[in-house]
Amino acid sequence: MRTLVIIPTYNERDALPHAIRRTRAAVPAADVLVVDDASPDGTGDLADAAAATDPAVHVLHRTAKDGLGRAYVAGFGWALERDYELVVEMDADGSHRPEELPLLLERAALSDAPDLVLGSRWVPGGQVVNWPAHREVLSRGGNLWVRLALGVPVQDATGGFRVYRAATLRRLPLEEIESQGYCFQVDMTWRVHRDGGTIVEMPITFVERAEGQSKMSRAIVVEALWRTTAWGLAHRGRQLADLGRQLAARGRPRPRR
Ligand SMILES: Nc1nc2c(ncn2[C@@H]2O[C@H](COP(=O)(O)OP(=O)(O)O)[C@@H](O)[C@H]2O)c(=O)[nH]1
Ligand SMILES: [Mg+2]
Repeated sequence: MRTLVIIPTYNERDALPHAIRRTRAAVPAADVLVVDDASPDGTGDLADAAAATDPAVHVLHRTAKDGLGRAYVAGFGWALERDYELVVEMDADGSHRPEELPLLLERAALSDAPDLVLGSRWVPGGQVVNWPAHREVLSRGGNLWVRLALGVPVQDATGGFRVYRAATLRRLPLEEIESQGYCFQVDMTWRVHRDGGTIVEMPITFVERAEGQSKMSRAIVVEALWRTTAWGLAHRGRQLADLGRQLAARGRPRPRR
């Protein structure tokens, strides 16, 4: 199936060349799209250099740092305009191992055709390398909250190593999406679930970055928490209202014949 691996970058000059090389070696049939937000460290120029020597590598330059969510939405739009069938999200920093892509893609292409294949740290066989205990607590706790608030039946809704069916992305109102960072991943997962899509989790080994710096900030964690909570309250409120209506209908006397 025609596959595009989207790699969003902001200041990843040390990591990006490895990410591209490893991806091209692991899944030679897939194309790569780097979505760079005018990184001041010149990551965009490195991406252009890679694209100049390899026709399977493409670059989407954006004019300013505008967050992970919008970078992916722009990348999805690029993919949908070009008739790719599978669309992959992958970080540039080596946390997501391109060598695991063949398994994820194979799962995505099976005949039962899941809408979304999640690379998951928190299913049996999944793991994280080089994380301090507090990061694991935050990630597991955040995912527990997502399950409780939204009822999304997955263990790792915040992860960003995943494969979408392009047809599924096409059905979603991508332009509406405002969330960023981890919340973007939760938002997308929940949208696929609400749309009636099937989601499959596959274990991955997530390796904390060795080079460069994380762009995730306290603000991004707080955003994920408040948005998930607000969505959860609205969602549970709707469920309660539906239940109330059903009970009221049941209590109403039946019309006589
Ligand atoms: N284009 C773009 N990429 C971003 C932005 N913020 C983060 N990224 C990229 O998204 C990926 C994940 O970010 P990272 O900082 O590693 O987050 P962490 O793994 O949660 O610490 C990396 O490839 C970043 O370069 C952004 O605003 N724009
Ligand atoms: Mg990272």
